[in-house]
Amino acid sequence: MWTEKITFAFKVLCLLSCIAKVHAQTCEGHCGQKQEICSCHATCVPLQNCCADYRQFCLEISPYSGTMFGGTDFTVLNVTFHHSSKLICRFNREIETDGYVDGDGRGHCISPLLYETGWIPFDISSDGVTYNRHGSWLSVHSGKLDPEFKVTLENATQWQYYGTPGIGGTLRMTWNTSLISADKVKVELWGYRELGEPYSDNWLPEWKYLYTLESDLPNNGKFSFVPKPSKKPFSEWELGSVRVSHSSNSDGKWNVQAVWSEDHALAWHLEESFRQDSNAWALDKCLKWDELERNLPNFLNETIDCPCTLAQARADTGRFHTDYGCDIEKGSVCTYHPGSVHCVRAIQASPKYAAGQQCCYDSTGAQVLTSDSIGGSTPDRGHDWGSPPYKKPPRVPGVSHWLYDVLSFYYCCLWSDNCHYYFTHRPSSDCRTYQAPKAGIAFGDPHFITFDGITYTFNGKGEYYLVLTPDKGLTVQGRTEPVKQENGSLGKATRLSALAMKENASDVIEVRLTDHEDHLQVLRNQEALSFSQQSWLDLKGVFVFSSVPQNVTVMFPTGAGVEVRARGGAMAATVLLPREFHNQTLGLLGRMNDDPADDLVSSDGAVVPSDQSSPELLFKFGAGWAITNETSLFTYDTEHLLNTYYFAPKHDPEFVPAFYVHEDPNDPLYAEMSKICFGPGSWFCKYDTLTSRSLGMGNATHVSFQSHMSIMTDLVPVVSCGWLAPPKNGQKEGTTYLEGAKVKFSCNKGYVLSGSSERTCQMDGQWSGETTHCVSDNVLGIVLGSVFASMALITMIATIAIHNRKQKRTAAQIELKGGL
Ligand SMILES: *[C@@H]1O[C@H](CO)[C@@H](O)[C@H](O)[C@H]1NC(C)=O
Ligand SMILES: *[C@@H]1O[C@H](CO)[C@@H](O)[C@H](O)[C@H]1NC(C)=O
Ligand SMILES: *[C@@H]1O[C@H](CO)[C@@H](O)[C@H](O)[C@H]1NC(C)=O
Ligand SMILES: *[C@@H]1O[C@H](CO)[C@@H](O)[C@H](O)[C@H]1NC(C)=O
Ligand SMILES: *[C@@H]1O[C@H](CO)[C@@H](O)[C@H](O)[C@H]1NC(C)=O
Ligand SMILES: *[C@@H]1O[C@H](CO)[C@@H](O)[C@H](O)[C@H]1NC(C)=O
Ligand SMILES: *[C@@H]1O[C@H](CO)[C@@H](O)[C@H](O)[C@H]1NC(C)=O
Ligand SMILES: *[C@@H]1O[C@H](CO)[C@@H](O)[C@H](O)[C@H]1NC(C)=O
Ligand SMILES: *[C@@H]1O[C@H](CO)[C@@H](O)[C@H](O)[C@H]1NC(C)=O
Ligand SMILES: *[C@@H]1O[C@H](CO)[C@@H](O)[C@H](O)[C@H]1NC(C)=O
Ligand SMILES: [Ca+2]
Repeated sequence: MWTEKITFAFKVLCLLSCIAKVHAQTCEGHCGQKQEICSCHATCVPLQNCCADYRQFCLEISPYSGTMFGGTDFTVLNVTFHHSSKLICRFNREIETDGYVDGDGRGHCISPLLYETGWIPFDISSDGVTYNRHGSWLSVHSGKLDPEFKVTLENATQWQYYGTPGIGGTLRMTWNTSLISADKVKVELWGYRELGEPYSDNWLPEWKYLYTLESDLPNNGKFSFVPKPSKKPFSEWELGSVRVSHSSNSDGKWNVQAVWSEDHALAWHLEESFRQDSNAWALDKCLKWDELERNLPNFLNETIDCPCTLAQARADTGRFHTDYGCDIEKGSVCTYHPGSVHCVRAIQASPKYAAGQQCCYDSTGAQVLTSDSIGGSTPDRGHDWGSPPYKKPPRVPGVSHWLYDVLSFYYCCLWSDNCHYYFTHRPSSDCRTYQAPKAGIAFGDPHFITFDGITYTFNGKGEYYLVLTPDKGLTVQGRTEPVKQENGSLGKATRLSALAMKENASDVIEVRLTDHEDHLQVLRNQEALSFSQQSWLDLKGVFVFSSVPQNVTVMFPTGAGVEVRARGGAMAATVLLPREFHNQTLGLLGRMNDDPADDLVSSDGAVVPSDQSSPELLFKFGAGWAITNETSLFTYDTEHLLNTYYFAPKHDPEFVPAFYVHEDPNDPLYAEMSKICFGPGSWFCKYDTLTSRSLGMGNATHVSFQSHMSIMTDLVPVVSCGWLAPPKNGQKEGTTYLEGAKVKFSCNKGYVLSGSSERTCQMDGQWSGETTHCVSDNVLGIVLGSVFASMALITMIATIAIHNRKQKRTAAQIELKGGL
């Protein structure tokens, strides 16, 4: 019923606007043809698939996402096919995979192996000629995929170190049998590599079938084997994944229904010489990598600097995201970062080289640096999550990073003890150039705290700009609607109920509050998104993360982030903007330029003085920031939205909120309210409790306010003086380098300290005192010692020379050179 209503309303709307020729326009869908489409948008929404506007062609599929490695069998819903049809599914208009029709007439496709993540358009043909049905498939990074959709490699340590001293035996793997519809399966090894000259046009990725470990196995969900060392050419593949598929397929057949393991370093499959002396083998590889790195361009100065503290790192959610490998929320299992409790990764890859950044923190919240600890964070030549436009190294999600940053770590740090080579090329970034973002928030019966810290209340009903950045292309719009009181009547205040945003030509993201348990609904270009299969979505020009239905994070390429929370029936929206937005913002969250006095710039350019302005004047200011039909990013897909917001003025002049509330000790809510609403911000809590007649709403406002205050505290800039080296022939004590930190120095036996024995990081970012040296306390001893040493050396060289000359008579010179 409800869906029908929406569809009907949408059609009416389209019809009207098309008749008026106001919004009808010619846009190109991926289906190729130019078509006149009906759209509420003033501009063509760039679509990756035609579903949003060509609803009649759109396919619903289940599951809608799966690993980038392919092999997921998905069912096409909403369409029945003829039993005898042979389906061909074509992805990205280039990769064709065989589909089929099942006994119920339902069509199936197999997802292909892709070198990219995100929404992949596909078309289906049932006659082999015309591809007349369209949909999109979501390709997911293997590491971000839920473990139940993968082949699990039991005992990761054993797989990781197989063939190194003391590690061997039987390897085991398991999978969920329902992922493969066959009684008999085969287990294959596939390898990944990159060919061609790095950073040239011919730098290309390659997945290849290597060999079959076992076929004709019962599909009972487990397989174990004792791996044998491989021989050339297979042994040259060092990264790969195990694939389990139908036994009836020919070996190595592409794009068949399959389950893949996580991509991993193939220790267990390496050549015999690795097993004989893994240390020497790994050192040799490590040195070759070192040589390679010296010849590749330096990407380090291009990566974003790390936040100085754990608090900053966890609050700067527009630019940094939890590293799944070391997460304080998941018990801090930090295999590659001993000593760290939490790591984050830079969300965006660096502009030119597509490099990544990682930042790790210890339990005191301080950075863990490679120059002090083997558990330090390391930057990445290839961003782990890949980066648009993907497809080519070093932007292929996951695997490019494995080749350049992880295998080399195995060579230098895990399979041999030569980590200094690795850290030379992958040093942690200290935080001397890090600048925390600024945050503004709209919450409760909308209260606003601007980027520069002005707080005010604006209870207009309508749709408004929260942030407008004419030169940066970022727009965030908010919709408000009257609060519902507990007895069902509408109150004289409003609350935020939807948010719509985009940056330049990105997908439009809309987040709406639903009536159901504070769940948020997320739309992309007016179509609802689902987070049921994964919490992270790579979309066009934007990433969206939502691990619980009450929390949504939207991240844009400029580093701007929007955090949405649903709480007690209201929505709170925090916008985080990096320094690049300085003096670039307008709208309800104010002009961000470190000066609170000029925050409330009206749409006509006049500045409203925030401190002396009456609520009425502030109301006028807010009303001025209403959007228009033409600039609206919102979706109007219900009769209510059409009538109340689309066909109506964007700021409702009839709605007059309560500007003042009266606290009455005789009010039955008074006692409870006084308990909930205390401390700074208690006025917001009281106002909301009284206008909504709801303690829940007041409490939610209180929580939102407190939470914003703690984000503000987390984001306070911190001075860093940078890393200090220990003196030669001495030690240092202390590995924190922020304002107030002290580092103490001492010298080895036989040396005395010159310079400062203790240095303090000062407010100006400089260390107090002077550089510390350790000098020998016995200068004569050194002189005598070195004379003696030189003499010994001369004697030794002479001895060897004589020895050699003797040998020369019997041995070939070439051998001697080698021996020396
Ligand atoms: C498509 O299929 C889904 C799931 O079976 C169903 O919920 C939905 O109503 C269908 N939509 C249409 C337009 O048929
Ligand atoms: C994992 O493998 C290692 C090395 O073979 C072995 O020592 C350890 O006991 C195994 N752990 C488990 C839980 O089986
Ligand atoms: C296997 O997958 C099926 C279907 O997705 C699911 O219902 C089942 O719980 C899974 N079994 C295990 C052991 O995870
Ligand atoms: C990084 O370093 C390279 C050379 O070392 C230099 O050409 C480039 O301009 C630097 N880039 C930045 C952003 O500092
Ligand atoms: C967005 O557009 C602005 C202005 O056209 C430009 O300066 C900026 O680089 C663009 N941002 C992105 C991420 O493309
Ligand atoms: C709901 O409560 C408000 C405030 O207490 C009151 O003004 C209003 O009349 C009530 N509405 C109904 C339908 O009872
Ligand atoms: C959701 O957001 C709230 C408030 O920011 C936070 O306390 C909570 O941990 C978040 N939940 C998850 C699962 O991230
Ligand atoms: C800030 O922006 C305003 C309006 O765009 C401009 O007039 C002013 O000069 C800018 N101030 C600075 C310091 O750039
Ligand atoms: C928005 O467009 C609709 C349809 O064209 C129109 O009825 C309505 O008045 C417009 N709203 C405003 C505020 O102009
Ligand atoms: C206020 O809200 C928080 C978080 O939703 C909840 O944990 C707390 O119990 C609430 N307090 C009251 C007094 O309702
Ligand atoms: Ca300002």
